[in-house]
Amino acid sequence: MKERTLVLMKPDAISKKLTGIIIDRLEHLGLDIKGAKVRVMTEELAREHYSNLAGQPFLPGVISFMRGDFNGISDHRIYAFVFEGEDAIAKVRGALGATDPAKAEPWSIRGAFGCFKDGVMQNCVHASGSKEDAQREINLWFKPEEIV
Ligand code: IDP
Ligand code: MG
Repeated sequence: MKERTLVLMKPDAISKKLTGIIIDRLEHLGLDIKGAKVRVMTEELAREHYSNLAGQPFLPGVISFMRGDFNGISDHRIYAFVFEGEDAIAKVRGALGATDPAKAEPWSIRGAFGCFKDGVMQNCVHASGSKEDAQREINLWFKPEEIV
């Protein structure tokens, strides 16, 4: 079934100049980009995006990492995309690999480009994990008219 999924390039991918190669891999899954933007990751947006992690002991590290502060990046940029295509949610998650880069297949995006540093999983890319998450996350990051 044709689906849409939210993809975020995290600050580690942006600072390592990996966003092009990651977009290339996702496009080669046969998916189309329907929305794209650069957005400042505020603390509020990070908390809303990761509302499912509320109360987790590692959440402060995730927020700091997602804003770039953890890696000394002060502009707080995130590149956000809506990808669309057949089974887009599962396809993108498959290409990403496991959440922990140390456990991801070495040829997956997170396995190849991610790392674990001082208790924080630096895993380059976020992608929606389910249809419900995709709908909620796309609404959080994009206005309807920004998806073409
Ligand atoms: P996902 O990104 O694979 O969907 P989630 O469980 O939704 O994984 O967690 C969101 C993000 O929180 C992960 O991408 C990772 O950066 C971070 N995270 C998740 N679990 C841990 C953990 O046990 N320790 C440190 N960071 C974690
Ligand atoms: Mg998730």
